[in-house]
Amino acid sequence: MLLKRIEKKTLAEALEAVRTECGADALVVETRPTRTGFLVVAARPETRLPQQPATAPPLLRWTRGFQPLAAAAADFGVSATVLHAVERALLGTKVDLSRPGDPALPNLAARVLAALVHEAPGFESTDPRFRVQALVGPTGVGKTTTLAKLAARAQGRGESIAILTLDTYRVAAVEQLRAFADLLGAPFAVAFTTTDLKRLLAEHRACDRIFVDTTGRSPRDRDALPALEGNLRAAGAAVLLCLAAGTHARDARLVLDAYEGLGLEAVCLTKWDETVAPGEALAAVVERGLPFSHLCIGQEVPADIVVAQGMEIARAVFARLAAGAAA
Ligand SMILES: Nc1nc2c(ncn2[C@@H]2O[C@H](COP(=O)(O)OP(=O)(O)O)[C@@H](O)[C@H]2O)c(=O)[nH]1
Ligand SMILES: [Mg+2]
Repeated sequence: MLLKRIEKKTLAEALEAVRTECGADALVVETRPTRTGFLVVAARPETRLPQQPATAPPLLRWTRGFQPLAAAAADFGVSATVLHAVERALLGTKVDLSRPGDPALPNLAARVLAALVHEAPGFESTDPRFRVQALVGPTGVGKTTTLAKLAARAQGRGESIAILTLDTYRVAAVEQLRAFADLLGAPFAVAFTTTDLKRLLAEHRACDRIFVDTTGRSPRDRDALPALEGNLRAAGAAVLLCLAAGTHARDARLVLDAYEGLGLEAVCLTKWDETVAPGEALAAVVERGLPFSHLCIGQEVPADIVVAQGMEIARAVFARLAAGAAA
């Protein structure tokens, strides 16, 4: 269930019940006094949506009030599955969906969607599980560039860093990363084997943060992924999947299927600046219940990256509604 309705005598009791039943990061969508006390409608952030079948989704008819929002979000690329979950959640609130124009609707819809766009703050935290971070993903999505951005940010926070690469597939890839490491004045080394990787991690055990770059693999090249999985497990790395924001829904699901076995901690959507419909990749990740770490918004290192924020992303999804209304 996406939404939980909780009624108690006092607002404090209702909010306490929300925390117990839905977790500390539950999102309160609505509070309202009732005849006997207070009603709180809360969205559970851990909600996993039903997996989208590979076939086309059934044609959904939206309530009239939700139609303009659905149109704006669909234009952004958001899947019917995710939109349907948002509409269902809104039907549990006091907004009027029988006709368009309720002024509270866009903001409420964004808040509900934000509860589904989970954030992954661990990658910039001091949590030791995120000390070693590995970037994985298909070829050319921006893994190395993103690694350089993350490394520069870590340095900016005052962390001591090291950069390792398992990407020995192309000579140019090693040189590209070495150049970034030199710019940052960070130690850099190439690991050819799991033994190398373990030795290098031990050598840099004093570093606050170690970044590991990997070879891009086509999601169809499933033979290469088990070897990578072995390396990343040996490294105890938190695995970050880089996925280009312009990836079509079906291709994004293919990538997620292929890489899920690596124990993904989160997804970084790259090349957000290159697409008019990032919602397809976004929704594919939301449907898996995977959190987002960052959005990459250009080629510039280290500037073109932002920490993913559910509410910001959700607002962007419905922003075209406002633009359309103004036009
Ligand atoms: N527009 C845009 N280009 C990007 C972004 N991230 C990386 N790139 C570019 O994509 C290309 C491939 O990047 P690279 O990091 O080598 O990808 P990798 O093969 O996954 O390591 C390079 O030209 C990067 O400058 C981004 O967020 N936006
Ligand atoms: Mg690379």
